[in-house]
Amino acid sequence: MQKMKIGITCYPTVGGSGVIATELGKMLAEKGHEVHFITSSTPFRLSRTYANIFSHQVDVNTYSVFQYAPYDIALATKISEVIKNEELDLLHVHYAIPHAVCAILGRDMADSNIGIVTTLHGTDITVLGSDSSLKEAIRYGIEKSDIVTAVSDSLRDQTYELINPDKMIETVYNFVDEREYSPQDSTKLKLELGIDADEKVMIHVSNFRNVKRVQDVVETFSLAHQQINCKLLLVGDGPEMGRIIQQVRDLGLNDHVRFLGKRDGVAEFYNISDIKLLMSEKEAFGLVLLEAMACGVPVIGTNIGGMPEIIEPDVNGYLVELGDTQQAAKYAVEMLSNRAQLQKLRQGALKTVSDRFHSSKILEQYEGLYEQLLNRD
Ligand code: GMT
Repeated sequence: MQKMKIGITCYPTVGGSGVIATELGKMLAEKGHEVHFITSSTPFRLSRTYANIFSHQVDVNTYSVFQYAPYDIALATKISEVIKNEELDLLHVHYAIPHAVCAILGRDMADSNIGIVTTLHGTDITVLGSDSSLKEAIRYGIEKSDIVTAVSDSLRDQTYELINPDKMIETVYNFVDEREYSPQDSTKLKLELGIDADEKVMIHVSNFRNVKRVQDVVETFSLAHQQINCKLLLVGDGPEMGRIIQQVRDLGLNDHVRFLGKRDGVAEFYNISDIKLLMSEKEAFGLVLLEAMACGVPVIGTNIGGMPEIIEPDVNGYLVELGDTQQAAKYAVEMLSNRAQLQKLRQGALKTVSDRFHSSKILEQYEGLYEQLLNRD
C-alpha cells in the first residue's frame, strides 16, 4: 500500500460525521499515511499527539460589512493553500454541505487536479436535501466529487431519490475503534451511579434533537419499568432536553432515570448497560448502535434509515416500527428477564461488529478508494 498525503475536512466538534472523520484520520496515520485536518478547530477526538497528523485551522474574517462571516470562502482558501503547500495526494470531505463544494472550489483555486472523496453522512441529505436553497449545491458537490460514499445503502438510495445525482455512490459503513469500545468490567461506575449490581440498565445516547425521538425512549422505558426493575441512562444534551426532563418528572420516574449530559468517553456507560435504545425517525446509520454493540450491548431500534442494515432481529437486538413503544417495551422486558436470551444477543452484537463493521475492514475500503483515485489516468 503506497503512503499518501490525505486532507480531511469535517465538522470537528459535533456529531457522528466528525467522529468518523477524526477516527478515520487517526487510523490512517497509524497505518503510516500523512493526514492533514482542515477544519474550523482541532477535532475534539484528536486528544493524542501524532507525528504525522497536522491540523490546519480556518480563520474566518468577521469584517463588519459582512452580515454573515464567509466561512465557506475561508475554508476553500485554506483547502487550496494546504493542497499546494503540503502537496496533498487527495482530499476526503465529510458532510456534503458546505464541505464538498468548498473542496471543489479549493482545488480549482489551487489549480490542482487531486481527487476528492465526499462522504455523505445523513442529515446533509435527509434534512438539507429537501431545502431548495441547498439542493442544487448538494447535487453539484456530489457530481463534481471524484468518489462519493454514503454510510448506508439506505442513505445512498435516499440520495438518488431526493437529489437525483448522475454519480455512482458507494456504501462504506461506519466503524468504531474497538480498542476504545470493548466489553470491560465497570461495576464500580454502576454502584457510583446508585444502581444495584444486579439491576438492569437501558441506555440512550444522542444529541437530543427532534429526529432522535427521545420521548419514545422514555415512554418505552416507562412501560418496561412497570414490569421489571431497571434504570435508564440518558447521555447527551440538545434542544429536546427540557421536554424530556418534564416527561420524566410527569411519569414519576426521577429516581430511575440518570441524566448524564454530554460525555466524551461513553464506553464505560455502555459497559454497565444491558440494552441500547435508539428510536429515531431519521438515522442514516446510527453510529451509537455500533458503539454499544462493540461493548456487547444489544439494541432496540426503529425500522428506518440504515438501522435495518445493522440490527438483525433476534441476533443482535430487535427492530420496531417508528413510535411503537409498546412493542419496544415488550422486547425489552423479554430481553431483561431471560438471562440466556440476553447473553445470546450480547454475543450476537459483538459478532456483528467484528464480522461486518470491523474498523480494519472499513479502513481497507477507504484506502482502496483512495488508491483508485491515485492510480487513475
Ligand atoms: O444527527 C446526527 O446524529 C449527527 C450526524 C452527523 O452528521 O454528524 O450523524 C449522521 O452521521 C453519522 C455518522 O455517519 C451516522 O451514524 C448518523 O446516523 C447520522 N445521523 C442521522 O442520519 C440523523
